[in-house]
Amino acid sequence: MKVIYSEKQRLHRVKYEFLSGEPTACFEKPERADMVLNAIDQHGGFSVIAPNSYGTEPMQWVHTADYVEFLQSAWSEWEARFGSEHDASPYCFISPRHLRHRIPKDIEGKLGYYSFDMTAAITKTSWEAIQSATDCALTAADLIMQGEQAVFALCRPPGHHAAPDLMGGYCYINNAAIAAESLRRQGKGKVAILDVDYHHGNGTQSIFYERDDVLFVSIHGDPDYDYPHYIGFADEVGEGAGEGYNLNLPLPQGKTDWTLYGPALQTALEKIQQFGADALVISLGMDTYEHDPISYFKLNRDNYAEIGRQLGQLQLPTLFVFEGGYAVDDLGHNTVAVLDGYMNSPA
Ligand code: OKP
Ligand code: ZN
Repeated sequence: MKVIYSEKQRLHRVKYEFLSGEPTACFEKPERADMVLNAIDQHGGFSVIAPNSYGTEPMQWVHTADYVEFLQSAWSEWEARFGSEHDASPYCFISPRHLRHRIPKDIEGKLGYYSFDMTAAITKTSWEAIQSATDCALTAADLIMQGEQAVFALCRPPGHHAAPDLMGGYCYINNAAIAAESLRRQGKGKVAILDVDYHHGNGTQSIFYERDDVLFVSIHGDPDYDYPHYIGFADEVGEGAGEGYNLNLPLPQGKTDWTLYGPALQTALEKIQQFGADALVISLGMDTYEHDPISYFKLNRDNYAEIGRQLGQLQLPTLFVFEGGYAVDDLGHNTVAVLDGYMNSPA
């Protein structure tokens, strides 16, 4: 299987996040990709290739132009105001209640306008990494169009929380959504996105919520108890033309092992088959792992191989896009377990 990765992604390294009130080293760090690359290397059945460059135009398929521009200029505006000692981060947010929705002139105001939480800080070199992650997803989409059965875009920073004009949850540009849109524009009539990250893919859901040509299915921790807290419930089914093309399968925090996860995955795969997808994009988050430090499902290595096998049985061109997963020691081998399961799936 081809793996698309760029060393430029290392340029995004945020210092801190707040975990239950405590400043903590950011969980989403370059070492995550290193672990995946190591495991891929040991496996031997993969070839790692560098992405092509696509510029910012494809980002605007799913994001607003002003948001993409903000991401590009945020650091220089921040540095001009506060110097370069600390990462650019919001502290003040637009609530949907009581506040006016104007774009402020000041960088701190802008950071809050374009964020829904405090976990997507921007450093001097973040933009280069963000761009290269999106390039990886787009390169993978092109390879699928050239006839590859499956490709893995090893993207970081991740993307599934990024909405048309919002960053958050370590995400800035929605790599999976852009890959899906690329497949659509190049002729795949119907594209399904299956998000198996522990956290609901709110950004991807928002992007495609009113569309019937891209199905979004997500299996994740119940938002009544988990991030992103305000979205990801089962009654969100899509709107307008998109009604019936959004399926959320929230599962209980703490209790979810394969006995609960397996049936949810079955439901997801049946929905994708019934939709009649021509291609599949997997938002491959690996934080459903039993030892993940910030998540609460109980999946293990064997379960990941089984997920891969079941995905393979759909027999669809499949583009894996890397999302979360923070148990760095096992992250690489778990990721490879999914991909290996896929490659060895009995047809
Ligand atoms: C990004 B991805 C929970 C803290 C959650 C943000 C998590 C972002 C996850 N106590 N912090 O979907 O893996
Ligand atoms: Zn996650």
